This record gives sequence, C-alpha cells and structure tokens, in this order.
Amino acid sequence: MKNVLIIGSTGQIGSELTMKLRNDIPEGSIVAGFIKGAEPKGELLESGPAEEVDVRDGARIAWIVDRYRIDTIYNLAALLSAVAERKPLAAWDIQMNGLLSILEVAREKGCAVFTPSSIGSFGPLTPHDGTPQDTIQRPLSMYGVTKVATELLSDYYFHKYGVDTRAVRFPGLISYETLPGGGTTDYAVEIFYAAVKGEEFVCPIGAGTFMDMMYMSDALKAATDIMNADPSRLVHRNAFNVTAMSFDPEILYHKIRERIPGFRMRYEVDPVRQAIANSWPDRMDDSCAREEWGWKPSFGLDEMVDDMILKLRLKFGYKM
Ligand code: AKB
Repeated sequence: MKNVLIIGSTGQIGSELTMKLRNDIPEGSIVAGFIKGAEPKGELLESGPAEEVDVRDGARIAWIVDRYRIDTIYNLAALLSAVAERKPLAAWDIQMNGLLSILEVAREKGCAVFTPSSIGSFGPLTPHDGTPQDTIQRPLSMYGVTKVATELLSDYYFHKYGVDTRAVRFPGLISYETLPGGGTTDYAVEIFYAAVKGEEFVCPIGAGTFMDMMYMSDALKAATDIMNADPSRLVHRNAFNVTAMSFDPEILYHKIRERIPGFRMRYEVDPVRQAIANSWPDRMDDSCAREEWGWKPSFGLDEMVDDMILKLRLKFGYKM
C-alpha cells in the first residue's frame, strides 16, 4: 500500500484514517476523496492531495486512480444504520452502486479495496453472545442488507476476478475528532460530549442493550493491518469480526460518572434505533481475525473512557 484513495475522507473514520496513512506512508500519495458539501478543512486539506468524487462516479474514480497511481481504495462512503432506515433507497444507491463502481475500477486497474462491513450485517436470528465469524446473517435493516451484500459482492470480485478485497465488521466506533452521524451506536460518542460540557445526556438506547464497541485508534489499526496482512494467511476476507469491548449505556454512564461525578443521564428511547440495536450482537467472537492476521486491540473500556475525557477537554480548551 503506497498510493491510497480514501472515499469519504471527511467522515468519522476517513478524517482520521487519511491523517494516519499520511503519517505512516510519507512517500505515498494519500488522496482525500470528498463529496460536494463535505470539503476537507485545516490539516486534512493542507497535508496532502484532495479530490472531489462521488462514489457512484466510476469514470471520476478511474481518473483519480490513474492520476495518482492509486494501488488501494478505502471505500468509506455510506449512510449509517438509523439514517439508512429513513432513506433506504439512497442507502442502497450509495452503498451498492458506489461499491460496484469502485470494484469495476479496481478490476480494470488492479487496486486493492477495503469496504467496511459492520455488526449491522447481523440480525435477530444471529447468535448474540460470542457471535461467530461464520454464522446466520439475516439483518432486517436496509443498512444491514447493504452490508451483507457488500461482503458478498466483495468476495465475488475476489473469487471471480482476483480483486484484492479485504474488510472488517466494525462495531460502534468511539472517537473525539469527527462526530459520527446517523448511527445506532452514536450514543457512545455523544455521551462524552455531554459529560465533558457539563450537560445532561438523553440516551436514545435503553439500559441493558449491549453492543460491541471500539476506540478509533484501534479501528484505524484494524483497517490498515488487514490491508497489510500476508494474503496467504487469510482464510476469510469479507469481512472479519473485530471487537474491543462490549457494554450497555448504564455501564458506560457509570464509568463516566466515576470520572465526572456530577454527570447525569436519562433515557428517551428511540424506537427505530432500539429495534436495530436489539437485532445486533451483544458481543462478537473475533478469534479468526486474531488468528489470521494478528488482530489485537489496545484500548479496553477504562483506557478508552480516560482518553476520551482527556482529549475532549483538550479539544474544548478546558483547564485540567
Ligand atoms: C451504526 O451504528 O450504524 C454504525 C455501525 C455499527 O455500523 N456505527
């Protein structure tokens, strides 16, 4: 991996992945792909090339691949689970037609492709505790439908055309740089913003709802380690279960209160997000990722909570 195109570079994952790749591969061209209205700013704009690109525009993607001799494409353009339920046709269009245009360019020009899947690719029939790598995937949400189709189409292009497609199934991602938007797990980020600002948090997900989660630095490590992995060791490709922790809103609330004693939370459950969360795993088994490419997260729950509070206080300029 040397010259990389990140489609969706201004989103929650893309903004940090682009900067990590620019630091890790200073000799490469790391191109920040963005859509109109979500232009990169500040360091992201100044530290390397940026190109406007709609994920569905294969001709434009091919032009960027030629111009920068791109060898790897990170496809991070997606509508997250809750917003995809409100806009199912747009979610299908972006997720599926976008993926197809990228895979076609990759087939013609020999690029590797990473398109993340998610805990959203599972459904109510999936075993929820210790969810295996290979198991039932019958999601009920449009987001989940597109994630299962993404896994299948990515595997298809690998088996039929030899396109080097690899991916992970991300859990909820927790980060302090860029807010997520429209996901079911967003509460686990938003709660920190409220706590650090001294505001009450209204939680849209009910007590007792466990979901897998991961701190962003581990997610970036997963996204790059899988693409750098020795292909001869990969039994699976699209996509690996990866997790770092599992908690419900109560556990997270109490962990934050241990550090910010005055913090308050109350529940106002959003039925759409709650139904999605109920259908997702409580805790995935990620042993295949550990065995096939050495996956191992660095941040557990306590380390993540400490770091989130510290980084948000610094971000808002609060005295320590
Ligand atoms: C969402 O909640 O939609 C995402 C995901 C788990 O894929 N964060």
